[in-house]
Amino acid sequence: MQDLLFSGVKPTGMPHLGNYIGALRQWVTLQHEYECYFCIVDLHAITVPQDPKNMRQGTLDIAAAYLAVGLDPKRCNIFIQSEVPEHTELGWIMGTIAKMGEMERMTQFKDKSKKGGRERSGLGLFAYPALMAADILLYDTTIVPVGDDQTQHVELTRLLGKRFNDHFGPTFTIPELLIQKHGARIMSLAHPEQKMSKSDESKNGVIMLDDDADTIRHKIMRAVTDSDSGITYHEEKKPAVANLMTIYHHMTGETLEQIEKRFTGKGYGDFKKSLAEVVVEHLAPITKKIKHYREHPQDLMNVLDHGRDAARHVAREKMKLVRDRMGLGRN
Ligand code: ATP
Ligand code: LTN
Repeated sequence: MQDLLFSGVKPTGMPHLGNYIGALRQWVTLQHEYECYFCIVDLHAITVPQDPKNMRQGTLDIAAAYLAVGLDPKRCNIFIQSEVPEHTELGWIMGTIAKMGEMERMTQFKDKSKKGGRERSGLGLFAYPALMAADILLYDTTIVPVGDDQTQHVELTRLLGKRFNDHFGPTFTIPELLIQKHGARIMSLAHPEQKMSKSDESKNGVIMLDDDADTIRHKIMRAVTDSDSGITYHEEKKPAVANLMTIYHHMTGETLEQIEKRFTGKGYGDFKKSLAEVVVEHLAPITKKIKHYREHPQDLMNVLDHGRDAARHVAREKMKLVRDRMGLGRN
């Protein structure tokens, strides 16, 4: 049996360069080695308030971005989470397997509940990792490629899968996490101490995959740098420049050493100008394809129908086994 890859993006806006470098780009390579399920996790997106119109458009935008970066629907199953109800069912069950203490340790919940305060945060935001565990475990996933903000959630998934298997008998495959060495956490250009994020209020720090060339240039030229000069890679001492160099590395394939050498004796201005051009060049074909799918949403429908049917087939079988193992219903 071929190993299986599962991953997802929330339809909370157009994916950005961080999503691309940290997740999507790796998927394009990995699709040749694994059976793949790429989910648009709308049920995760609604754990913070969403406008229904934006959600609908955002969902199609993620599908468009998946195809535009090079995911091949003949090789992978691309589908919308809410169209496969077994995710919700297993999500509930995972909530009965997880402990409050474990969920309370999740840093994403702590971060996302900071703004409105814990008391006013949704229960769904708290239960988020249980649903994510369900997403992954439903498909006998062996590998989960994500950015490093998701490490804790995948580790919890492994724990819940093992706990279920120990209690109820072998049911789930325990997945491995896949994180890349450089680029697993691309930082905001405007606030290099925060990760680049779709929901970032400061849009100048985030390069969206559908930004036009001038917008990309503008954002990069305004990017925050470090107090001392010089294009050298040092994550702790020069975090802002290290972030820009990591982006350069991913756009060109040049190593960090080669980049340092290329810009020896040059200033931030020259480096940023060059960075802007390599980002513009790299993203141009992707942006063009996203635009095409936005104008031809019907091209996405077949892909999403096919993905939904394939996912439902697997998820339905797994849920039958889960209900049986737990003694649910009349089987
Ligand atoms: P939101 O702002 O709505 O929380 P997000 O920008 O964090 O969204 P997600 O949909 O949560 O994006 O993430 C999709 C994938 O991209 C995940 O694998 C996540 O780990 C990865 N990712 C998100 N942000 C970054 C980043 N700044 N650098 C690298 N990878 C990232
Ligand atoms: N929580 C993830 C999105 C996500 C996911 C998944 C990723 C939901 N379910 C399953 C991998 C596997 C995030 O990016 N914030």
